[in-house]
Amino acid sequence: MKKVLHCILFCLLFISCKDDGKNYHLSGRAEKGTLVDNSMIFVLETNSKFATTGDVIRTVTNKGGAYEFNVKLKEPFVSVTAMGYYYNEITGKTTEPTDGDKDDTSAGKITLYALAELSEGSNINLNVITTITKDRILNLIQTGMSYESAYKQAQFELLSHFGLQRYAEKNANTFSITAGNEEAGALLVISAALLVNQTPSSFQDYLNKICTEFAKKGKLAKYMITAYEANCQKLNLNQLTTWTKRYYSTLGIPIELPNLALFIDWNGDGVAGNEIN
Ligand SMILES: [Ca+2]
Repeated sequence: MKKVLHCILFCLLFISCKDDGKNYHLSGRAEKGTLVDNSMIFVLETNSKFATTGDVIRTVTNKGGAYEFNVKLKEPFVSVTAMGYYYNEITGKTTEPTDGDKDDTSAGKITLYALAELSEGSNINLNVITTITKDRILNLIQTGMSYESAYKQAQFELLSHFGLQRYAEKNANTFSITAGNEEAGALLVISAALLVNQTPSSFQDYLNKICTEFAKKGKLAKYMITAYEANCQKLNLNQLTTWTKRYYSTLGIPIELPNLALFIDWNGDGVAGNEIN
C-alpha cells in the first residue's frame, strides 16, 4: 500500500513539474529594414544553452514588423526567427517581387534571428546585430559562458568593427529603428551600410557569410570590414533619414532619428562620431 501511495505521489509530482511554467507576453519587431506584413515569426522554447526544449510557436508580423503573443515557458530562454520581405533602405522600396520576377519569390526574403533571456524583458527585436551575433553567442555559451556575458562579448566584438562599441552593453534585441534613440541610429546605419552594392537575392548569402565568419572568432574578414567602411562613405544620410521616416510614416508609425553621421567612423580611428562636434 505504501509503495502504491509513493507511486501516486511521484506521478502527481511529475505531472505538476511537467505543467510547471510561467506565462509570458512576448512582443517585438523584426527589422532589417522592417519586415513586411505577414512575415513569419518562429519562437523556439529552449534551455539556457539555447537547445530546443519545447514546441515551435508560429505567428506573423503586422505593421512595422511587429509581432506579439502569449506563451507559457518552463525556462525563460527562447530563440526567435523571422523570415520575410523587407524594406530596403538603399532603394527606398520593399523587396517584395514585382510582376516581372514572380518566378523566384524567395529571392528578396531575409531570415533574422534573436536569442533572449526573458528575465531581461519580454520584448525581443530581431535585426542584423542579433542575427550576426547569434552563432557567436552560441559558441561562447558552449565554452561555459552565461548568455548575458556571451551576448555582451559578441556585441562588443561586432560593434568594435564599426566604431560603435559604446552600444555593446545593452542587448541588441532591445534595439529598434523606431525607438528614437541613439541605438536606433546605430542600427539603421549598420543595416543600410551592409546593404550597399547588394541585390535582394545576394544579400541573404552575404549575411550568411558574415554570420559564419563572425561565429568562429568574433571577427569579420578583412574584405567585409573594408566593404563596410567604404559603404558607410557612400551612404546618402539625408536620403536615408528622409526615406526611412517616410516609410514608417506610411505604416502609421511616425519615428524620429538622430543625426546618422554620429554612427560612422569617418576618420578611421576606431570610434564612430568622435570627429563630429
Ligand atoms: Ca572616428
